[in-house]
Amino acid sequence: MSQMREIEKKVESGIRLNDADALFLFESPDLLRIGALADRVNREKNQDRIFYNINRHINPTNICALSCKFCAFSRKPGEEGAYAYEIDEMVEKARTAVNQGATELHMVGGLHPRWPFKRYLDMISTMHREFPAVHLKAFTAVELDWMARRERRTLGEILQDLKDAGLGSLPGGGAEIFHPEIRDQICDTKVSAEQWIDTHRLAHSMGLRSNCTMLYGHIERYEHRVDHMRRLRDLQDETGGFNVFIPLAFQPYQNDMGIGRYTFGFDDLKTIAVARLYLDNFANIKSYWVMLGQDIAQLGLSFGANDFDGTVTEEKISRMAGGRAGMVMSRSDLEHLILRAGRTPVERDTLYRPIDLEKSLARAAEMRASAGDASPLMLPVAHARKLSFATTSSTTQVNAEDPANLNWENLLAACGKMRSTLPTADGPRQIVLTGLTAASGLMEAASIPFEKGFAELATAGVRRVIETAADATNQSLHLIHKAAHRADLPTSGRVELRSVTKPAHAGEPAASRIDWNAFQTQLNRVSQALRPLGMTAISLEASRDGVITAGEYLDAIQRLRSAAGEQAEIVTSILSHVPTLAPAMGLGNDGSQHPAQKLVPLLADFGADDLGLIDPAMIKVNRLVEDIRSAGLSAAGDWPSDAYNANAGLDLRHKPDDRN
Ligand code: V47
Ligand code: SF4
Repeated sequence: MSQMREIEKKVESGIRLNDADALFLFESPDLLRIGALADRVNREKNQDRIFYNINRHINPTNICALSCKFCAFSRKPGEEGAYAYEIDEMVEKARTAVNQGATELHMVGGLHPRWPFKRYLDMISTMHREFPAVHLKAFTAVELDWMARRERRTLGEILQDLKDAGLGSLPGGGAEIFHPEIRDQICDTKVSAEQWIDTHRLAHSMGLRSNCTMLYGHIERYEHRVDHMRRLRDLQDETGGFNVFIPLAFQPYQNDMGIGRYTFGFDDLKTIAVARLYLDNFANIKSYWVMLGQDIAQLGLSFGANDFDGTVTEEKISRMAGGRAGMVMSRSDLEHLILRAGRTPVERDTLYRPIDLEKSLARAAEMRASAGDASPLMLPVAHARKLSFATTSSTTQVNAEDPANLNWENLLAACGKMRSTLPTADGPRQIVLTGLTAASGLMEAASIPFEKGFAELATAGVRRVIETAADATNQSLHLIHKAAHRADLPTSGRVELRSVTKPAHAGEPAASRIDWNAFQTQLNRVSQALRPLGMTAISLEASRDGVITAGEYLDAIQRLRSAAGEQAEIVTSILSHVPTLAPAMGLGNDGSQHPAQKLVPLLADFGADDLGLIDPAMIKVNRLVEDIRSAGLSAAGDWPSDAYNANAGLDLRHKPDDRN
């Protein structure tokens, strides 16, 4: 029996996974199988319900006595950008949030060298007095240790005073990676793993529940993650005091780690799935949208997570380190993302109790009735092990539908002109003609037989012709495709995923959903008409208006794959148009990593073969290759000249396929 099957059997029989199992899962490229297993376990525990909460982060100060290597948030006193809120300012921020329905305030910050314990105590007692119904989740084990040492009191006394003043629970920060091999390198002056664990054990014994985190995706190895999770699982066995496990994806900018790249989406989802399977004594695993971005966070709900975190509103820690998710999500943003993942959103309190289950379920039913039902993303058996792409340095497009191409001569001239601009040195250089039906129309108007016309296009440098009319019904479609094939020009089909938007109504913001009926009509055309024509590729476009979520895009690829069969390549356009619910997401601070790149290897698992045309000015090709390889896939570009590769920082002397 394979090790994977043994693990599945263990999970099915409720046998706890050991460290070697967790390590095996981390190292396995079979993300979808692991995700499906984690999803099953999650559903057994939590049905299809996904928790979110209405909360507000307030970071009281970024002035900090420590200098953790990964931290972009902290400042020394007097340094530019250093701030420290007065308690009144914090109360005003909290008031706005509470008026908008917040049930939780999350307060963590730096270790201020001059703040006495009384300041922290006043913070809690004032907030508690002003907002007695709101849960105060505040101060990491690191801050508590700081308070105790400065005050020369025991941690027990500090915690008791804070609890008496209104502290509700502890957040999970400061855990980072427990293993000393890593901890000593990234935050050697912070409390040790043992101190962190002891503080949470003490809090649990005093009736304060807490959260726990793991900062991953930097210099740690998988065995360090497993060691980290084992220590958390052991304490949970002992006390049962943890509410939730929160994997924190490393944000790479403005810190001293020198990593300069975001975590791989593939790894984010794997980490969630392994946590769900290994941490069998945790009810809740969080897909933290602030650090993952909304796309991966939504997908996390299909890989074992049952918590989406909350509205957050003002998050500085990941933001200052290059975090690209928006600062805030409204209740309805959260609900829509969850519903569109085919799950049921349930508002929770800080201790993971539904606030009003009946109300949440009724609201979800109402939203489903008005926006249409979404089915949960099914994880397929992984498809391709290779992803290709073309770059604009080797490929260019001529559009037969361009009004400037009035007639056949114009079109040929446009191809010829384009060809003259392409460098002719080494490497493949090609023109892709978009608008198959339009091009054939120009041939007909000029009385040029199709085969002759396509041969002329091939002579003019055209290497592929793409159908752009998603609903082309031309009677001579068959003749056109065959003529192109006889001229050795491959043809591609095209389908478009569209969303329909429901206008804002009665205080509810506008909502959109996928028009799956229209998509299915196009798929029928693919399987009934285009497939028999010997189409070698079909491109999936996403309409630019309205919203398409990551899960829906992957679902569309999967549906297209089954309609297209195995002989046609599926080409996605995700890197030229990000189909996402996320508000404007910037690139990394050095413009290096397109947000949708996190989805890249998953596209292949769901059935895509090709990423379409990549503009190296927008997308760093070497990063793209890394993303593809992160999942054990091999990358195949059209790999233009050595000069180009050198500019892109690529060393492809080893062939791109050598990982296979
Ligand atoms: O402890 C610091 C992390 C943590 C970076 O308990 C970074 O409900 C990524 O713990 N990239 C604080 N992470 C945040 C935290 C948290 C967040 C949300 C909810 C809860 C909860 C807790 O942020 C720190 C550290 O591990 N962090 N720098 C960075 N560059
Ligand atoms: Fe200070 Fe926390 Fe940043 Fe470390 S992570 S430097 S303790 S604010």
